[in-house]
Amino acid sequence: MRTFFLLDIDCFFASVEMALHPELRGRPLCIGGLRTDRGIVSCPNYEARKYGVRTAMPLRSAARILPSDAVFLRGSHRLYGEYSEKVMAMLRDFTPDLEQVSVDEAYMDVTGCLHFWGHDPLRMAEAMKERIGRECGLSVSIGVASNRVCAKVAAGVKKPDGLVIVRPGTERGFLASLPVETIPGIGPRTLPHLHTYGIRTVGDAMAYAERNACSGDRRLPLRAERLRTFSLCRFIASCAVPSDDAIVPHGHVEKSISRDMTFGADTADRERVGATLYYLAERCCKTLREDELTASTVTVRVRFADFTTVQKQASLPFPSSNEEDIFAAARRLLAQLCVPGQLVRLVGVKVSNLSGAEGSQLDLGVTAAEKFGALHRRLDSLQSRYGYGSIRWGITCGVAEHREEGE
Ligand code: TTP
Ligand code: MG
Ligand code: MG
Repeated sequence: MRTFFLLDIDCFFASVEMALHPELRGRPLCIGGLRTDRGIVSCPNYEARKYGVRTAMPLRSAARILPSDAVFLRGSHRLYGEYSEKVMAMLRDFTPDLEQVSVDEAYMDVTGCLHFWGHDPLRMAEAMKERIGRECGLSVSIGVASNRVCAKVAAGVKKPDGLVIVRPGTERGFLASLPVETIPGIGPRTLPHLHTYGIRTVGDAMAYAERNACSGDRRLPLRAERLRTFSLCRFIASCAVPSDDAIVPHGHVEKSISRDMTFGADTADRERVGATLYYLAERCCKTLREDELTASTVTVRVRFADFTTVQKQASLPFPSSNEEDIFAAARRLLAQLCVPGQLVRLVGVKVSNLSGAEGSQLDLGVTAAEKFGALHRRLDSLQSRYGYGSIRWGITCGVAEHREEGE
């Protein structure tokens, strides 16, 4: 059986500022802007959260509810990026099987390294916390479990400075009493549906999945709705099952860029899915160009209405940061992953195997690619100035909503 860790830094942006400026500790602190700026709080520290301040709250609302000694800072993404890299590098000293899923969060498969810690995940997790605290001045929360979802949930239940271990065999008991929306993927669109079926806790969903597993569905008018409920509950119940999916670190460059989008309503419209895929490829390529990188591998991920998720990856003939190349590969992968008529819930694109842009441009010697590169850079700068909608490729005009969801 595998052992997974999920580590998430506590109030990351604020913690970096408090590590660098210890006088901020103990005071409410909001990162995102000054108290009179328009805009939102990107990270309140735990003192500010005691007053009810939350991520994405307008700065001015936060300023109204916080005492006058609260501190507001615009923050520095460059600095947070450096801290993020430092912490991830430390974690790779503990295990190479690491998948960074956001700026302050990574999954680790520690199965192969636990013997260094007397097969005791508690010792290993404590050593990680101690090192990150000592060398970076940051506190983190860690969840340990036999699958990723349980590890993720465990990391969140005792924040900040949490360490929760879900021992093998106790996954069900651990999850059962928690609200069903604790499961990643159960959000504001699926929750009301589950509530109408009286499903409020993970345990309710597990019981529903078991009740309906054999009996089938005989109430025909409700069939589609009930089938959806059953699929959701089966997915939720599967989160208590140990996982054998190894974490595969990406080749020699341990970095990737990905963009996902969940559709407002599940769709079987292939053109719409394709257009969204193009849009997501565009967003990935923009980041590649900004970071002066090219990618050699493209992965497409599709989640269907019943929550089954499939993904496939392909290598590009040459490294690229142009959406023509990335999308061409992504479209082929999509065609292999989806059967016409299948209802799609989410689509995602990931580019990986990244390298510096300059070498690959020279190797290429393909003037069309260079021309496209120049064109895309122009478009990037126009979109940065006037917004994405100011100029866009025809294919994405049907993509009405541009709600992206990070990993
Ligand atoms: P999170 O890990 O989601 O949140 P957090 O670290 O601030 O707090 P917690 O202790 O609950 O983990 O996000 C990491 C950083 O990403 C966060 O410090 C700020 C940034 N962020 C945004 O800029 N916008 C957002 O909507 C979210 C959720 C995070
Ligand atoms: Mg965090
Ligand atoms: Mg996080």
